Amino acid sequence: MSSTESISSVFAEAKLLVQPSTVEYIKEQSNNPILFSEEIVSSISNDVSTVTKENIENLDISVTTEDSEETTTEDSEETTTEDSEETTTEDSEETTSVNPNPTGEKGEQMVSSDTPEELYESTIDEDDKHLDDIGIFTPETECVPRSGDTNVEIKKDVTGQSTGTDEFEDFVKLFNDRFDKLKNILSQRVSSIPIEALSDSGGKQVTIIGRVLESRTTQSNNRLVVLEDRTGEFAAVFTDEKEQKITEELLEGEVIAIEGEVSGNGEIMFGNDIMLPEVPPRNKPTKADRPVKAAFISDIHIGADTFASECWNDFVEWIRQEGEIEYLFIAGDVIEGIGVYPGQEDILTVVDMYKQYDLCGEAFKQLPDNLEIIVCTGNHDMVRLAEPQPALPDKFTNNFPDNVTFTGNPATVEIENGITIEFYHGMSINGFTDTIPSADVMDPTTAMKHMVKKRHLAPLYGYNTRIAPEEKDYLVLEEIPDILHSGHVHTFGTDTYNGVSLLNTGAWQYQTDFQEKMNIVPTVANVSIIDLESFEISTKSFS
Ligand code: D5M
Ligand code: FE
Ligand code: ZN
Repeated sequence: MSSTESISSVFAEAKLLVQPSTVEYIKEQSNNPILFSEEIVSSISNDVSTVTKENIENLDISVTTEDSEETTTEDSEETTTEDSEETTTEDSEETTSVNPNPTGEKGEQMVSSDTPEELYESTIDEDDKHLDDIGIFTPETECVPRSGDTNVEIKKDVTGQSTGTDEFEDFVKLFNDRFDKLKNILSQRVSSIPIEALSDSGGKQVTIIGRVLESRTTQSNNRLVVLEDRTGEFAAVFTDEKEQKITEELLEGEVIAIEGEVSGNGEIMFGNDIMLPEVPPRNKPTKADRPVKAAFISDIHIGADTFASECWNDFVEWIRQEGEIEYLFIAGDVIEGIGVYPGQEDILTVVDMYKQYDLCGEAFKQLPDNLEIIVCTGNHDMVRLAEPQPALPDKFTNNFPDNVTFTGNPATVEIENGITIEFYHGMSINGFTDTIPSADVMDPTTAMKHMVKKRHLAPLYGYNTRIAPEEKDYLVLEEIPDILHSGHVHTFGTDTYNGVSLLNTGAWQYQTDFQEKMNIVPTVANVSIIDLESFEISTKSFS
């Protein structure tokens, strides 16, 4: 199936709630199965051994250097820098990609005509690299004893459960599952009627639940929101300022309820109220019944010359002596990876990804051996880029100590007596901060708050975040987490919203030239700590 018509007919048959631009996007994405299939990406990773400066430039066309060849992409504005060339993705059917640009816009993909085997011919032996070559030194302090009464359970994770292929039907299942789950949350609070019944409800006060297709200001300065459910679509107009403000923060793809009066002719609704599936204000976190703390960090980027090794060494000495911290959560990007963004080759101190993971494992052996370390994947890790990402395959984790648990991205992790952590690298955060006026990338919890309101980690389809067509939507916050932990944007912030602790834990990497061009000012070497008995959040800085 490759034409738009046939995709539309699949959706029509399945009564999928989807708009034409999404159909277009899905068409592009489904031509690139490698983004979605866990199996295919793993098999490529098997062939990835060592990359050299010479062959890394062939990795993809979005990796550009001064003397690299011209490349193009459909919406290049967001991702090309002054001195990089344009990039193209017309021909995605023939392409292979390993780790596509992490936060690129829709349609942008890493493309190469070479086979993965040719791209990753091993030419450098990095066996002799040790921790001190990347600035990590042997700790001087002893580890203080810890209780050892920890427990970690993974409650939701795609790892090993992936069902998605590149078939359009799988996208249908994904969208339907999202709609059903969010509608279910809303249905516990309001009773709604199907959209098809609106035409016979002229003059009546009703509630509908639907997926947001559009939210915009009309010529007469009112706000118009179009919702769709499985039976049709309908527009609601908002004239009241309070509701208008709410509509300004709606994203295409989220599921909401609107209450209002249907016009006499049954053609439009005058909206009175908007309800999001959000976590209720009375929500309270589950607390530990013993004195125990958890620490949270993200984005270590081992293998980059911008890795803040001296801060890391101080952190290691500190945590070895901090006996109350029994859990350490690391929200992705533990290594720098390869071929992730234009010019990355210039900042690599370790060019072999296996070696990057090896050194990372070695570094983790310096952390206390009865500290529970939980690590999710990120866009610099060697798994598929599309979310939900699976956990790191065993071939990359051989050198990590036994106290490390690897999860997919996102994952729901339960510790102690039922404290849940929604663990999400955070690739969607840029999408929130670029589109919601009140969300600011320098204050990342302003975006994470919307995840809790919308009960979805990445509602904006195709914007910054690639979503794999799994038969269920792992990005829905079906259960209310006690803690939502992310990274990715390299900026730091903590907050609490309706009883949910929101943490974005910055990075252990100084600003790269690429980030400077993108105007990203990272917060380096901060650790968030939650006292799990009181749920008090504190921050310790090592910068
Ligand atoms: O992300 C590090 C930071 O860089 C984070 O703020 C996102 C941002 N980033 C990464 N790639 C892009 C592109 N292509 N455009 C805009 N911003 C980007 P990391 O995942 O560590 O690379
Ligand atoms: Fe990162
Ligand atoms: Zn990242």
